[in-house]
Amino acid sequence: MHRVRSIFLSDIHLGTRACQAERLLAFLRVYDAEHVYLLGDIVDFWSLARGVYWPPLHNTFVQKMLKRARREVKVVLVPGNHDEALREYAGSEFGDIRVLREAVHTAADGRRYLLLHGDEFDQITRYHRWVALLGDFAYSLLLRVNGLLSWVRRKLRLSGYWSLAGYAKRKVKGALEFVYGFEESVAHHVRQLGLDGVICGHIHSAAIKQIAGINYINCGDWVDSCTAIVEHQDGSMELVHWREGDAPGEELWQETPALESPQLARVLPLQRR
Ligand SMILES: [Mn+2]
Repeated sequence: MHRVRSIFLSDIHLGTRACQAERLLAFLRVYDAEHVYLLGDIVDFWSLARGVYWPPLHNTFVQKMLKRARREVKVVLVPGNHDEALREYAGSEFGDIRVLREAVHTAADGRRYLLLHGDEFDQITRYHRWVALLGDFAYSLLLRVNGLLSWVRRKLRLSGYWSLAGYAKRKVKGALEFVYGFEESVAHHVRQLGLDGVICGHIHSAAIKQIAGINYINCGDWVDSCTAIVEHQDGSMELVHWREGDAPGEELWQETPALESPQLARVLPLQRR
């Protein structure tokens, strides 16, 4: 068990088939913290509106959070655009989980981070909602094809996880410009507030980097890249890429012992830019 100071998660999208709840729960079995921040798009109400999909593992995640909140872990939920209905409850508490529109986290090293989901800085979601909905549909289609692809890879006993969505994001010029534009405008806003950094989500592109003197941190997501941010006891931040095979006893780990190549697994699976 890694005892860290804080865990930051976003874009889990419970209620969708793409949600990788099993891997998220494996991550939470290994990491424990004093603070857990859920930075939006935790439950995907857009997808639930199209049809309810709620397997037991999605319940397990919710129960785990409620349980941690009960035993003195400070759990804060900052709603995103896919769970924007919860924004009306900002300031309320649900079973020891605090709901806030946005928050400021002071790290152990004294640095102050703005915590928000980030859709406020996404010009597409904000001004052209129907485009966002269309994009959402196209993205879930991409993730489904991705699921099929990784099944084929498993059958072929290829190691590592290869992300089609990540590949598309890296290769499509517009996607990259979108990501950079988002990161820049968030960092700019945070600098005006006089804070040291920001921890957000929304664009499904995990990062820890310096932008305009601001520590820009994005949690990534749990539908594709399976990433989280953890704050260590000294206040340093780390981006954790969770892969199948990271937890002992995982199915893939046992399935492909001979072909398991650590180098390959490190290079292939995630959205590196
Ligand atoms: Mn979002």
